[in-house]
Amino acid sequence: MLGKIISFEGIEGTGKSTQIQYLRTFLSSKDIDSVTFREPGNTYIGEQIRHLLQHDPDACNMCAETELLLFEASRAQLVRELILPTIYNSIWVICDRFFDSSTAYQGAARKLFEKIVHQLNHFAIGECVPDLTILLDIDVDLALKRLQGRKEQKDRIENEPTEFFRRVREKYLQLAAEEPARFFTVDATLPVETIAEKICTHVQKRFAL
Ligand code: Z5A
Repeated sequence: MLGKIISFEGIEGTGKSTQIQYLRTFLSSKDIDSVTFREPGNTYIGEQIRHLLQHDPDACNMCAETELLLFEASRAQLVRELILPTIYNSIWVICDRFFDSSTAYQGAARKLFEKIVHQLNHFAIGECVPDLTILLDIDVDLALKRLQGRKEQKDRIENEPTEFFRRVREKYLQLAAEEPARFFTVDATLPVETIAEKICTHVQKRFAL
C-alpha cells in the first residue's frame, strides 16, 4: 500500500516543526514508518535553491516571479527524487510546508496571478496531492512574538512587514474553508500537548489507525 502524505502549513512560528515530531512519534507507536521533508530543500538542488531564496545576500533583489519559480523547482525535484519513492515504499511522508505555501506566500502575499501559481503548483507536484493538510493557525503578532527570542538572523522572507504575513494567514484560512476534506485546522495558541492530541486523534480517525 502507498504511504500517505501529510503536509503542515501555517505562518512562521506556529509550531509546525514541534508538532511534526509529536505526529511521527504517534505514527511510530502504530508501527508506521515516516520521514519528514521540509520545503524548500532536502535534495541537493533543493538545498541550493533554499540558500538562494533565504540566505544569499546577493539574491536580495529577487523578483516575486523568480521566487515563485524557484520554490516550484525545489518542489518538482523533491516530489520526483524523494516523495514518490518514499510513498511507493509504504513509508508516510510528513511535509513541513508544501504547495499551499506558494499559494499563500507568492499568490496572496506577493500578489502574483493566482491562476499561474495554481498551474505551476500542479505542474510541480503532478498527482502528489497530500492526503491531509494540517493548518496551524495563529494570530500574526503572537507568532512573531514567539520568534523574537531566536538567535539566527532573519532571512529574506522573514523580513517582510507584518501585513505580508496577515495576507498569508488569511489565504490559508480561505484555502481551509474551500477544501474541508483535505484541511484540518488547529488553534496554534493552545498548549503544545493539546495541539498534538488533537492532531493525532484526527489522524487516527481519518486513516482508521
Ligand atoms: N515559503 C514560501 O514563501 N513559499 C513556499 O512555497 C514555501 C516556503 C515552501 C521557509 O521557512 C520560508 O519559505 C517561510 C515561507 C517561505 N518563510 N517565512 N516566513 P523555514 O523553513 O525557515 O521556516 P518556517 O517553515 O516558516 O517555520 P519555523 O520558523 O521553523 O517555525 P515552525 O516550525 O512553525 O515553529 P516551531 O519551530 O515548531 O516553533 C516556533 C517556536 O514556538 C519555538 O520556540 C517553539 O518552542 C514555540 N512553540 C511551538 N508551539 C508552541 C505552542 N503551542 N505554544 C507556545 N510556544 C510554542
